[in-house]
Amino acid sequence: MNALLIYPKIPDTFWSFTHALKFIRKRAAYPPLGLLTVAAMLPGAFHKRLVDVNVERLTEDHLSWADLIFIGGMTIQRDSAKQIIRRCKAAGLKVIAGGPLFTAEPSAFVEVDHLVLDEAEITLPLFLEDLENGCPKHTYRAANFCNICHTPLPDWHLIDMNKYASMSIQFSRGCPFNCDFCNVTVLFGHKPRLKTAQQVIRELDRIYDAGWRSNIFFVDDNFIGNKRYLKTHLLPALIHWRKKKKGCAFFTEASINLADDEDLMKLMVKAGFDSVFIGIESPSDASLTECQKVQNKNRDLIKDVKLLQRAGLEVQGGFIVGFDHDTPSIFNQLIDFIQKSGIVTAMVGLLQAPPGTRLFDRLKNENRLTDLKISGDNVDGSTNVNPKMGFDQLMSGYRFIMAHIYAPKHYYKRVKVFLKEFDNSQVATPINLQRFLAVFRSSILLGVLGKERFHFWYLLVWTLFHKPRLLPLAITFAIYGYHFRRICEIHLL
Ligand code: B12
Ligand code: SF4
Repeated sequence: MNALLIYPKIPDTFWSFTHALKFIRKRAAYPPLGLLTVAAMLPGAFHKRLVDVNVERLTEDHLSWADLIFIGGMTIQRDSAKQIIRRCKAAGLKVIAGGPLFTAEPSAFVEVDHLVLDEAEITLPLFLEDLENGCPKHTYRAANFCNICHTPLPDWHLIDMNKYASMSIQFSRGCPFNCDFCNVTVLFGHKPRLKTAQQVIRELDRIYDAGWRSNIFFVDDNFIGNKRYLKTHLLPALIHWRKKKKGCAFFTEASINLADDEDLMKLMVKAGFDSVFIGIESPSDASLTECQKVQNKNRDLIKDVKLLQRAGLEVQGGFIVGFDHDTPSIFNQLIDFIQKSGIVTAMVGLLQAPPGTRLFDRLKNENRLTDLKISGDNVDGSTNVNPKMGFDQLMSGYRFIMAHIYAPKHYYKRVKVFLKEFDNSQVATPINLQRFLAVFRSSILLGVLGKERFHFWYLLVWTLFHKPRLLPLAITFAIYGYHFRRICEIHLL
């Protein structure tokens, strides 16, 4: 049986890093970890190939080789997934679909032969057994969550790592918090489920042994969901693992209470983490109360961000506008917060209500959901929520925020605010030809041809004199800034 696994196209979005990837000649930011994991669960009798449409074209040869198609992805990939499914069906192939997109909206994919939903660790074996017995059903769902200690090592040999900017690894699923707009707890549970430290080390060894030396993303919903296991098992194991290794800086997602735990921050930095994405959401306590983001309330959030930065962790922040308690003053308040905190990568989105969340149920009861389907990207100015403020006012305030924070003058100022606080000498990524060429390309595109040329050279000279070791990071930020600005220009301005 020939199984062709297909990962649909991620469009040009805030997180696609499309405009930044050109500088380092990479095709995609992250590999399709879900599909690589599913591939590892297929029995030995299957011959496997994986086509990630973000890095290579899906050809007629691929389709004529295949007996079965396995497709997975996120909501943002909906259009591409639809097209691919149409093509596969036209070629007479059976399509099996799973992952977040299909789990969230199965009824939108009646054309798919088999919907193998929720966690594949539970549903895929059921499908495979029925397939073998010649009676596969249309839909498979899981009534509970799996034990990820039994999740196999992803089938890394199915992709060409060189085409990606980062590799991914997952240590845990689930989050102990319960923010009302977030579907993580619905999808993955309230109690974090963990892999063992040995499992994580085996996964890291596979990636390292394949020659990978660049960044590795721990794709956990909240990496610090179980602090005790981190401190006693995983982080000591990572510190030990790192001893004779080169490169491989780690980054992840966590909640703000990480800033309360100095030991944990120190251990994470020692283990090789240099940045962390945190859902900050709002500088307004009333809005945080509204969305039940309890862990962010009654704190000095700017102070927390600085604590993390000083400990050696760059903070990337997620922000939302459009809460019921947001008044028009929120726009300037948010700009001030972002500029002062030195959060360079600030993902500001409109409040959206994904189906399955408590927010969705509340707004449905209040008759405040629009007919719009969620686009899967909350940075494109679309929402399925009827905001209290009125959509036009919200949208004009939102555009104002994005135009401001990604204007070269304010963006580069923020980079400097950050670099002043930050220091982390734990991980040095080895210089390679691509990184060297990225310096050259950015000097031309940003330093000569770009609108930001003055700010670009000023930042480089400032960094050279004040924090010379952070020069590569300053250049990386300049490249990211170009991407974020392009995204704002394309989608919003
Ligand atoms: C890493 C990640 C990203 C990466 C992308 C990685 C990539 N390869 O492209 C980045 C940072 C780009 C990203 C972006 C976004 N993400 Co994201 N992301 C994740 C995260 C944290 C981990 C994904 C992962 O690798 N998981 C590990 C693998 C093993 O799990 P998996 O992919 O779910 O696969 C399992 C099952 O789904 C299933 N499965 C998967 N594929 C298939 C295929 C078949 C055939 C079968 C049978 C089964 C199957 O089996 C696997 C094993 O159980 C998840 C949360 C999570 N815990 O999964 C959110 C998640 C996928 N993201 C989500 C969202 C909402 C977003 C954003 C919209 C956030 C934003 N505000 O902008 C953006 C959208 C993209 C954009 N704007 O460009 C949602 C998706 C909801 C949905 N319905 O699509 C998730 C689920 C988080 C959440 N809030 O619930 N994300
Ligand atoms: S802390 Fe993050 S992952 Fe956890 S429920 Fe809140 S938004 Fe979701």
